[in-house]
Amino acid sequence: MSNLVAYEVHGAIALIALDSPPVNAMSVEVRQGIVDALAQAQNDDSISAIVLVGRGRCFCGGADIREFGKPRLKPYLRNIIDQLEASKKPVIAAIHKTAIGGGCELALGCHYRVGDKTASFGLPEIKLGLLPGAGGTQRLPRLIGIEAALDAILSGDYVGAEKAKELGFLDDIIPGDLESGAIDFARKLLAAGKGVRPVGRIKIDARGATEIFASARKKTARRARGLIAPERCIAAMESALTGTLEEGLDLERKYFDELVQSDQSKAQRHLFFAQRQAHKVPGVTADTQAREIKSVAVVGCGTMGRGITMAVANGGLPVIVLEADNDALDKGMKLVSDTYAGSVKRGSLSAPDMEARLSLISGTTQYADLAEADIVIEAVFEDMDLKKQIFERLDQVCKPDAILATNTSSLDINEIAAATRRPENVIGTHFFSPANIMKLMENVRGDKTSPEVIATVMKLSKTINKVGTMVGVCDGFVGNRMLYAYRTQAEFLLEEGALPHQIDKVIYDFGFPMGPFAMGDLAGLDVGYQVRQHRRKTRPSNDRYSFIADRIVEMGRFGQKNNKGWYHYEKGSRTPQPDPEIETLIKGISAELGITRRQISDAEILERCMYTLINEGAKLLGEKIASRPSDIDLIWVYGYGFPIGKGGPMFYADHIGIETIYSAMKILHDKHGDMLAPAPLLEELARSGKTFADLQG
Ligand code: 3H9
Repeated sequence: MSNLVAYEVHGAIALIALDSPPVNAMSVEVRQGIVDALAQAQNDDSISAIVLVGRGRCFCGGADIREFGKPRLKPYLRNIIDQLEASKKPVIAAIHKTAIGGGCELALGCHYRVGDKTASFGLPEIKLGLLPGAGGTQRLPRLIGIEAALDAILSGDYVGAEKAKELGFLDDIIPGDLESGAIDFARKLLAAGKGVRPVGRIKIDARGATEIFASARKKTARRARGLIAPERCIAAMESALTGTLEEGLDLERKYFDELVQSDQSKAQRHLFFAQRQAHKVPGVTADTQAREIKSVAVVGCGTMGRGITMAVANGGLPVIVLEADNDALDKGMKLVSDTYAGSVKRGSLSAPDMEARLSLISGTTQYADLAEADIVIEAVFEDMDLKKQIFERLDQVCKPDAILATNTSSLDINEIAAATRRPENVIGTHFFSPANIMKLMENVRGDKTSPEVIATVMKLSKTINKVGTMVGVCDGFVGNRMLYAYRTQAEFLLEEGALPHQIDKVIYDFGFPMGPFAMGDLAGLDVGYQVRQHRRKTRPSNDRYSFIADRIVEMGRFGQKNNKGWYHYEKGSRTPQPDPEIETLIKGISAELGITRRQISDAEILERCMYTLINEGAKLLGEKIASRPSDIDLIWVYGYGFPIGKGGPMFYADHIGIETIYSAMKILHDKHGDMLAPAPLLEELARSGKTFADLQG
């Protein structure tokens, strides 16, 4: 028997325990172990019921994702689940923490499911560009109904114990020790003469199905534009209503095989592993102890400060917000409550959850009230002098081991750290707006930041459900430095003949939620203007520079906030409308620069924008500002909306081919000058026939 699956006998009950750290993923050895244990239980006449548990961190984290894309090895999960369901002896799944993906499907193959209060179930395959491939689309709707099942499968979110019981997924929530409780549950079943209860034989309640599927398709078209997996999930579930279980399982498997080979799923699996790898930060070893964060303070209750405050409270931590005066504080706190109230109104948050989050948030105008915070996150305007004053003050009032973090998106963390007597406790925590929604935390280590502080902030990212990455200091760090290169390229294309809506459409069609100009309008053009003015004052350069964006701000056009920026906006509308005033301005600037405007193809736009992005990423890797290509991918997917199905700019670069990109960059360099010079690392990879994946480490 596999040593990854334990078999124990407790009277008439056999206990089969998955014991494959860290998450009991169902590798071929685990699958074989289950088959063997099941056979042992079936062949033993003294056994009347079987309890299936997972030892360690969780019940089961699903199929072993590392096996995907390799030849399939028997025994297949689907057959194991069929065997469980066909067992004449009742099988009870006993769940603690997560039963997800194939782990949830395994539980669905059992006749009963119990859990402790930490139990949750979920089918997160969609987040890997897949659909549940071992019966999830067929059995879950039979057990909990089409609507709840579709919701779970299309969101990939986990459902907690209470809700799971309400939906009928769990038969009971067991207080105290789960294993002995589940064995007792099995004994009671036997005593009551209750037998097997295969989920696959339940008849689906098809009422309202047409409307439910139509509404899911509509939502999916909007939220998961360009992704294949959501439609396959819906189609597979529809088949559960029209055919037999066998037919449904066959169709589900057909879709799974197709998706697992797809570029989209490969990209999304890459992002899954990238998120875990990002936590392995160079210089931080397994011995480094993260500090405990029990309370957080935020300085500033503007857009970023409010978003960060909510993100922290959403993660379950108490947070105190500091503002300069009561008026600003009251205004900020009201906007926080309004945002939560809006979520309750839309149905995305329950009223008790809103109350729980609000109860974690308090406000103050006194620095002294931040004295006991374990970490303070400063989120004021991008002004170095102001930030230095704040850090000096924080250094005086905060306890000695408090971490002082700045949300700056481009300023020098080392300079800010030097304003304190504790540079080892100073770090950047760059959130993305709206910070309560956007997943990314681009954390920035200063030259003196201690490994302990780095480990603590990475752990905090996880606690508050953010995708955490750690990068080094440079102007704009990883995300904004790449954004700057890409946007600058888009602006040069304007000077040469393109118009904002043409470029935005190309980028949108590529899969971004919006192009660089619509994004600029949304973010507000005045902020970037300030940063550029500061940069030009402090770091003059002879590089080609486009004045279009500056002129637009100087014309009083700040973006959506005053209904005019790169586009024009009707009052109350967020739909960008091309504006003749902007077209005239752009054409005028081309003339001023002596550039003869030309027809620019969509292909050239895409190539110049994306290759510039990739080239800048290669420079950041070469300079060791980013530790690995996949960190850059996370930053761009979760901070800037790079299409998830393409895996991020560096993963996409490998897909296109390094040699192809390098050759194109050389041509662009010859045509447009040094700003498009290929990064040394790109050249090195092209010459050695290597890829970014080879640099992962
Ligand atoms: C599936 O099931 C398909 C089926 O429908 C059909 C099949 C036919 N495989 O996240 P953590 C590793 S698709 C391999 O830090 P946590 C992970 O890489 C699967 N490895 O722990 C990391 O490794 P390392 C559907 C896996 O406690 C280590 O475990 N399932 C898998 O914070 C610890 O991970 C999912 O999508 C796996 N399935 O969270 C669930 N899972 O230490 C994916 C984890 O070397 N997993 N690893 O970096 C998760 O969401 C979380 O890992 C979990 C634990 C919630 C389970």
